[in-house]
Amino acid sequence: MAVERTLSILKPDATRRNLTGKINAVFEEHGLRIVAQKRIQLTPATAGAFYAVHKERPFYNDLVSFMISGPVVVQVLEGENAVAKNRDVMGATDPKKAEAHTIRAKFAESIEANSVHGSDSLENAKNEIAFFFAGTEILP
Ligand code: IDP
Ligand code: MG
Repeated sequence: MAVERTLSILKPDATRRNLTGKINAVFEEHGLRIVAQKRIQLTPATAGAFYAVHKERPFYNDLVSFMISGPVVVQVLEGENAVAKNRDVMGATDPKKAEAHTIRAKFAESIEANSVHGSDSLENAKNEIAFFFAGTEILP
């Protein structure tokens, strides 16, 4: 296993319910270190570009509307096997299908408002981190 970095987003349903600290505690309990973090407001252009891979999916427009409905916290998580580990800690996209110990089982409101985003591969993680952060903002 190698030390990796992955891009995480605490979604608007999480910031609205003041859950950022509770979710960050779960990352840290699982050995993921928050090496960069900022609270930002996505625009239709930035949210649309970030989720461009889902452009043809029926939920794309609703997803973009949801992601701009309030502030998000974008963060870089670092640790052994961080990409896969974060996906495990997040749980399944649909919180009804997520395992009980996961962030989505504990906190998500719905399949759309599911509290967290996490990169799904090392290559996507690199691109997604560069989408939001300059190298000088990441402090191990
Ligand atoms: P992931 O976040 O678990 O990687 P993706 O399939 O990449 O899941 O979908 C991106 C996001 O789009 C999800 O986290 C969720 O917010 C939203 N989404 C995915 N599938 C649906 C759906 O069937 N209905 C509504 N929203 C969805
Ligand atoms: Mg995804």
